[in-house]
Amino acid sequence: MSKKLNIVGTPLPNMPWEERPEGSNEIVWRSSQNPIIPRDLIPTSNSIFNSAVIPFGDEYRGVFRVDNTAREMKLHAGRSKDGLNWEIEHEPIEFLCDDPEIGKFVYGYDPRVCWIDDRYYVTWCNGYHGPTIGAAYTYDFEEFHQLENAYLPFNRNGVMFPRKINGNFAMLSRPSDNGHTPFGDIFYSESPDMTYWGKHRHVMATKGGWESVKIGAGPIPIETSEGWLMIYHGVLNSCNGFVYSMGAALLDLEKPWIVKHRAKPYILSPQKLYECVGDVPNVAFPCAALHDPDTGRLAIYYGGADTVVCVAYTKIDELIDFIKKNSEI
Ligand code: BMA
Repeated sequence: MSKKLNIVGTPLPNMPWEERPEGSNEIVWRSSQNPIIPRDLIPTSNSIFNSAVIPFGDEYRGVFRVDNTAREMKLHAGRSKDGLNWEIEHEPIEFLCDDPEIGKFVYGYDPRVCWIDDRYYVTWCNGYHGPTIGAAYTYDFEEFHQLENAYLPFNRNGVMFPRKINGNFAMLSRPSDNGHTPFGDIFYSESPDMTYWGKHRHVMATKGGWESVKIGAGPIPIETSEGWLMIYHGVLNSCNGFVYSMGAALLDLEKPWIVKHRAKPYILSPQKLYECVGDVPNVAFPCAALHDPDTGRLAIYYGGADTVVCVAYTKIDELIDFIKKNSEI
């Protein structure tokens, strides 16, 4: 890297970490402890996957997608001291909401968690006459206050930016349909108040190969001097169904709908047994990341085969080099 890379974030010296295995030249490498959360961690879970984690004091907290044994899609809070061993509440989150029209919980899945200013915001795919983006905030991961849905149905993969942009809250999302959407680009929207969302901009379209059917933002983007580092999922349609891999791109800092660089190859695709075998085979679906700005370490949390939670590691400077060297916009 020619000029010094600046990475924004709170130091996280004790984040979960493993060095790249000797002899490996992978840009992203998996935790030797995968899957870090088994499907049956709590008594009522059929599967726990596509979940969001975040630093909380010197510990970690998270919001987890738990599909229960009645196959209802619920969100549960969780806590961890080391980011790898998690305790997940046995009861789902009961969101507090002033308006029963919005607060009536139908289903919730694929959560993201983002610290902005003074609180943690949670976004997720929320059932309201079809999937749309639900939003809530919490200070303590005990009480969650639900806000207005961000968009009309149908929408998925609502991912907030960790600071206001142009004075507004900012979010990526993926307009969809009511089913297993066979299309989908990433869009950007802003809101002055977390109620009214507008200024919608197109960010990225699908391309060939591993990201030919649909794409959707994953973890909260990471601010660097090279732009917002966005890790996202991309879907390929094979004769055996959809295959979910992850890729990476850099977005302009003040106009994040402008893509500066976009890696053509995936950075991780479902290849291990826990990604290829489960309730939905061949899925690696990232929803969160932890990073330490001082060392550039990055831990990506992703769901494996719609069944378990996994972690993979990389270094932010190496990933940015990889994106730039392999960029094709
Ligand atoms: C998407 C979402 C994800 C899931 C993926 C693969 O539409 O439902 O939660 O991981 O399909 O089944």
